[in-house]
Amino acid sequence: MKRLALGFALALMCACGGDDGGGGSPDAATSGPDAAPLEVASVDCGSVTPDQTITTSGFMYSPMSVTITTGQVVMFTPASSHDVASDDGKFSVPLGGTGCFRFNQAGTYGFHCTPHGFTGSVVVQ
Ligand SMILES: [Cu+2]
Repeated sequence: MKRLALGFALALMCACGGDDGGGGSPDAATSGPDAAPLEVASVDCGSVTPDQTITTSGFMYSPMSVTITTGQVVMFTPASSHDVASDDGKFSVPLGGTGCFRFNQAGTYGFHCTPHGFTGSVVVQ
């Protein structure tokens, strides 16, 4: 029993330490002491029902823009040749990936496809 607990603790330490090697996502290390909600927070797609979904169609986002209210979630599902990169680095989804983000502040959040440069936006009211 003690042995199991120790192994679990080591596994946890391992998981935390391994993330500092660099090359990860640029906004992953923002875990400050103040618990104010992130302006754009990554959420687990499996645990939310997205309020809007943005995919790609050819060389454009579909739809190119969505409008949500503060606190709602947008799911991004770019095709395998496209990604989603926030213009100011607040969120990103890799090529062909799936990402869900909760937008906690009003504003317009532009994003683009890194390889192709086409653009989209999330308008938070
Ligand atoms: Cu693209």
